[in-house]
Amino acid sequence: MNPPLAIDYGLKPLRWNIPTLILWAGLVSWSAAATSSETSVAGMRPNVLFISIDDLNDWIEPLGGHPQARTPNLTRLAERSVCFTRAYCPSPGCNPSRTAVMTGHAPYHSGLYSNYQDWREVIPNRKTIGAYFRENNYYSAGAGKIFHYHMVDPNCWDDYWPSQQKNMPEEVFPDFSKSRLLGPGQPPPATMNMPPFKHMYGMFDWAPMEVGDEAMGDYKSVDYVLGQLRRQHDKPFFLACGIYRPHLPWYVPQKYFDLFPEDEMLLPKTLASDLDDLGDRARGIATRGGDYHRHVIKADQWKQAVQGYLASIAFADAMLGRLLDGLDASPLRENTIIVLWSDHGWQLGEKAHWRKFALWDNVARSVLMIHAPRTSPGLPSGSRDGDLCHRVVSLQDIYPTLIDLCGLPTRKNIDGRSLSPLLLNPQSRWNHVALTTYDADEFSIRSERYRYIRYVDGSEELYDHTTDPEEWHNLAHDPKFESIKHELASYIPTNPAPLLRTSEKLQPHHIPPFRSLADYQEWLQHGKDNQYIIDKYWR
Ligand SMILES: [Ca+2]
Ligand SMILES: [Ca+2]
Repeated sequence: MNPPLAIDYGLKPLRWNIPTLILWAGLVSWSAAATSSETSVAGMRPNVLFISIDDLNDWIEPLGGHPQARTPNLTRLAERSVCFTRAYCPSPGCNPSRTAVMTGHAPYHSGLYSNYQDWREVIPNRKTIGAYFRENNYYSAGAGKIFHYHMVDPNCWDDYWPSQQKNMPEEVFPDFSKSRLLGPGQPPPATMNMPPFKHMYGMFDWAPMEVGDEAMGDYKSVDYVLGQLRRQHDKPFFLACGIYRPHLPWYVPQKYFDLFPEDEMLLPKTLASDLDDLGDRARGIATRGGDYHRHVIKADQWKQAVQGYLASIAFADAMLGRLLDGLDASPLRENTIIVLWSDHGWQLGEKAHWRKFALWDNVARSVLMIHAPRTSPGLPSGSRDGDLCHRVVSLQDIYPTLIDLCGLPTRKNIDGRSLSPLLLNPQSRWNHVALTTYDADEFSIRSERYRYIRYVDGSEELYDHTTDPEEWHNLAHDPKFESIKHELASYIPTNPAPLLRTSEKLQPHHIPPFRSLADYQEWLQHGKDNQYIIDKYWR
């Protein structure tokens, strides 16, 4: 499309000699062909296929986080996009990360830090990315988990599956009467393999299921999106697919477990003394929620959990494959931007920590791949597909990048920056850091070489990734690194927005967010009693 658009009709008259006429006739027919193909690919602006995979860490082939990962379709997408190897989440929780991506507001500007705040009450005047695309003559639709569960936003979409008010498809569960935990004469337990413990997240479990892919909620979300890709569109689209696995529970069809024989599972790398150089607050984060690691070891389920996570990733990868097949079968392929992102990473026993909700690299590191076609107004040469980009970026950059690529009017007060320069040249100079926020007043800064963390009580960590990729050796108290530490600390916002309570109610198993140092100290004074803080501030 670019050559016809490049003709400047305001230039001095053409001289009608024979070669020019031939050239002109050629351009006219080219232009006519482009116009008809533009109509068929639904308008001048590129479409956006926006794929989110929940709780996916770097255990994928393109990022090499686990040597046994089986992700042929993530590899396939990496080969036709720029894959960012240092992309970090704005916050290590579903709701704050997704809200930051979808609204373009960083947690320290919005005040939305926690899963236990309804983002629509914290920033009621937000304009989500889908709403902004709609305002600019796009058709916006989606399926599955893009916003955090019930915190839906019908203004973001023209259409949604299963519905505008219920974004999550029905889940399928294994037959609990076949649980390995079933005792004689007992009713079926609520988990298949992981014995529940006090405060355990109820879905912390893994098991193969005797169902086909088509029974899975994610399969149905993909079906909806494939239907949208097959439809005739009279506008460009912003089309979102939220793939829920590998979010817990790790229940996926048997064939995905069969890819990972249990006795061959490699455990994540750990150092026995890893917690010794951490402050009290960091050790509390490692064991938050009832000390998952101790219980996993006690139940002898570490390898099984690794198997369940890898199986769930392989399933999510197969769903991505269906989306890519659908796009490839469509004439829209040549005019469609693809963005794939995971809301944050995950730990499976590194630092004796499980799940997300921490500021270490295994949690902060996310997956981000972007393909921009040559029809992108903001990047007429398209993305340099197949390249890895090792510059430090944030999921916060997705919103401004898409505005830029699609040529939509620039928005003020949007956090992050367009990644177009890196899509054009992944080796470009790029002197930026990524900031990740946990609750209020806890920050992590990542540069290409270092990670610096400062907790609510002032305790610190510093890791040098050139010598310590697993973040085992805390250098924060080594005088040699004093100036590095100060430089990284200077990126921490001096006046972050306060963490406000909303109508969300906390349950006894929830971990209340600390709004300030005073909250944390009060919690310490009351014997680290979550229930005390919940009753006092979150009922
Ligand atoms: Ca998540
Ligand atoms: Ca350590």
